[in-house]
Amino acid sequence: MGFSIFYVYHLVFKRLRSTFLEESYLVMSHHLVIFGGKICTAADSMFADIGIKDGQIVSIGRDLDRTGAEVIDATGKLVLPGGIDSHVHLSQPSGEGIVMADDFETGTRSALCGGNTTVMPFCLQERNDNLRGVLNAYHGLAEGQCYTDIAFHLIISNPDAQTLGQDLPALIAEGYTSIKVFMTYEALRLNDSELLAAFDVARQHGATMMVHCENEDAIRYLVDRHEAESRVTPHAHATTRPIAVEREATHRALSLAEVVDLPIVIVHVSNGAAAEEIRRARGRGLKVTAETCPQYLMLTANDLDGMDWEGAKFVCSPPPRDTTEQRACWQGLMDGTFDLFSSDHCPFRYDSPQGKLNPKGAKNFRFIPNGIPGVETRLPILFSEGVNTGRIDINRFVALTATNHAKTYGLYPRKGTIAIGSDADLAIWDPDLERTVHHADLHDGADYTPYEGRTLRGWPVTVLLRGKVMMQDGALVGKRGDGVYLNR
Ligand code: DUC
Ligand code: ZN
Ligand code: ZN
Repeated sequence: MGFSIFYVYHLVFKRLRSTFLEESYLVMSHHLVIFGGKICTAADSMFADIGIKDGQIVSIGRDLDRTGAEVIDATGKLVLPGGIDSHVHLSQPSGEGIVMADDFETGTRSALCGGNTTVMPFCLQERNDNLRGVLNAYHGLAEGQCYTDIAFHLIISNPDAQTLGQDLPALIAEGYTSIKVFMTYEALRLNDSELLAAFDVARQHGATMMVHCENEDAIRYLVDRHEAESRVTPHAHATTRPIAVEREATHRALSLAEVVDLPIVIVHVSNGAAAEEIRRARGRGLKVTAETCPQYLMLTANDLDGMDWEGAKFVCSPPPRDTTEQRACWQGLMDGTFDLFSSDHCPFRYDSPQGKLNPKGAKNFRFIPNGIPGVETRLPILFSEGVNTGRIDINRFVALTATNHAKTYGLYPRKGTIAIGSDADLAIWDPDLERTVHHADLHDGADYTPYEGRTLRGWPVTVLLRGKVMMQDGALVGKRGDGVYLNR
């Protein structure tokens, strides 16, 4: 009798023990362990291992269990959240005869190789487009093509009853919660009453409104004056869009948002006066998120003055300014004025009849498509010129390039940080690797980079998307279609 009680106890204990071990094995095991690296988030830096299972981060700690797991040795490297570039244009219609240089395949491939794991392209409604129809078309273009995860912003250019009264509220409810509007470009811009109406829809339905701030009427006036004086080379792009044009529109957008009582995002801020408008609006209590971009740190209007029309390579809006404004943009990155550092990747080939040198654009700056490539160089530029010069620390770098994007656009904490339960979107950086930028080494569909010949220190070497190694020691190993659409 005594024997059998002990025997039953032994069997039950054995069963429980093996169940416990099996379960703990399942709970504790990792598909992949990254060890030896310094993990940096927007908040902290620490030496720890990261355990990944089923595409998510499941453990962060010392000496994690590597039994049966693949391993990556990150000794001497930084392990950062994959970059999120929340301002990217891909496959966007850009005027008659003009073709954007990147589609979803090449644009996200380039983004990935620059240390990004999520990009947010725009779905552009042209004046006669039905918003839902155009969104479906963009999904069709992106499906199965991406190397990073993506989520769309909507651009509204036709604020009619169908768009504002029907489609937009329904799409916001479906998770398309960020909307861009333009105050410039005759074919796209909204006037003040249209801006107010669009802002009000965003307010009522809880969407985030992004605004391109440049005064179209003032630009038109200056363009006419330039043409009358036969000043039509690429440099005229800068002198027809001076700081006052951006400052006034920034002030107006902020004031209209204040009237509506709507938090807004001011995108691609290029200068100190516009940044000052943002600080003043915040001082009045308005919730403003502000973005700047690499071109406003690295380029000036002088770059638009290149021989043989080469200045066309630097035509983007707002235009690059001067070194004083570059310093003002750095100051804004350092002091918290800017929350987001995005590429505004908007690529056109230079030497192409469908790009910068289209037949009309080769004669008059007015017809040069606006935008420059930069999705692959965004992070190395800020790392090299911001972190490695001591202007910002690594935690601020992560905030500006990943975490704040996820928070602003509803992807946090799934994206944008290193935490238990977050997607294992990681970029392993060699902080001392020095490389000179050559377009031949980049992965986009353009034929130039505005940063050709610049030497940058600090590059991503290995990138993981939801636990899958996509770039390994600088080589692309991921596949087209590994990236998915992120419902928000
Ligand atoms: N605005 C952008 O956001 N990107 C490129 C061109 C433009 O005007
Ligand atoms: Zn814009
Ligand atoms: Zn843009």
